Amino acid sequence: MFDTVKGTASDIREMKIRGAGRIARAGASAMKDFAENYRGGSLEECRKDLDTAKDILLESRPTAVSLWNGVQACMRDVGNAPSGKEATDSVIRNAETFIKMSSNAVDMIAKIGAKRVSNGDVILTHCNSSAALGVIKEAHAQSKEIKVFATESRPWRQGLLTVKELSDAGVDVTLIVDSAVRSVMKRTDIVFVGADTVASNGALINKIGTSQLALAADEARVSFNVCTETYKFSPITLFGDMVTIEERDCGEVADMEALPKNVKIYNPVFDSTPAKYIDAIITELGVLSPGSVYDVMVRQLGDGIFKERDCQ
Ligand code: RI2
Repeated sequence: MFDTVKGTASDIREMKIRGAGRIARAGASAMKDFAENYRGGSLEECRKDLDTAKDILLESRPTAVSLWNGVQACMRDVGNAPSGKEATDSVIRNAETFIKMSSNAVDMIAKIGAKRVSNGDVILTHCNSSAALGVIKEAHAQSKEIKVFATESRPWRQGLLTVKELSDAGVDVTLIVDSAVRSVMKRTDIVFVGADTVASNGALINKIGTSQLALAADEARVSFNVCTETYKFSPITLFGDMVTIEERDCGEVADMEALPKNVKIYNPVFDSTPAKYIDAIITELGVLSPGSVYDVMVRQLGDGIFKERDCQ
């Protein structure tokens, strides 16, 4: 019964499906598929099975809140559904709405973000963010003359996806190793990165190395911009919970067998960039300051969240 959901979770864990927005849409799509094919019994059983499917997906990767918010959006009306059929119908409906909203948000961010790009700008981006690349491709489509530096993003080297995507779109793009960031910052006008999660204090959790870009940008007085859909804002951070930073297998960094036996490897996948290094957060709702993230979150969740939630 859970085969498709387990397959999607495994593809997310193994990075066959990756990128915070994509894993959220894949999670929602797996919930929809599960609901469409569900042939269970009572309402109680149905709720239990939907919960199991949700948990299987959420256990795949811990950091990007997009996955949690995407899957949770599908489950929104299950608690109030009067029958199993109405519960699964609501999952299908909410999954479709989320997937559409998520894709539209990327398009809106591209349009808004491109206005921050001037003709002749040199842009620096990190890893492979569809939201950040949407902005860059939109600026290029508007005939702005731009050059882009893209980091390799070890160890998964998602930068290779970025340079292919930008090159296919006709953008002048140069691949750099991650350690070239500070050197290249002297020639950079503006930085665009994506987000896996944004905390209520405006801090950005994104691909490991992002905070180094932010520090180098700050030192060089270069504008540092985060491109993110607002469903990457993390509700748990409102209540003091910290974002879990995923650590992946040592073998992704180096062949352990080829190293001396006493050498250890540490492979954190994301890091946190404090709000003070962020000039703008470009969302589908417009350009935000890091300081306004809290207000947007509370408005979206509703004041009731503070009454409903047990903060002990
Ligand atoms: P979009 C990616 O994580 C990168 O950290 C990227 O910046 C972020 O997701 C956002 O990507 P990973 O899945 O949602 O490669 O903008 O670990 O595509």
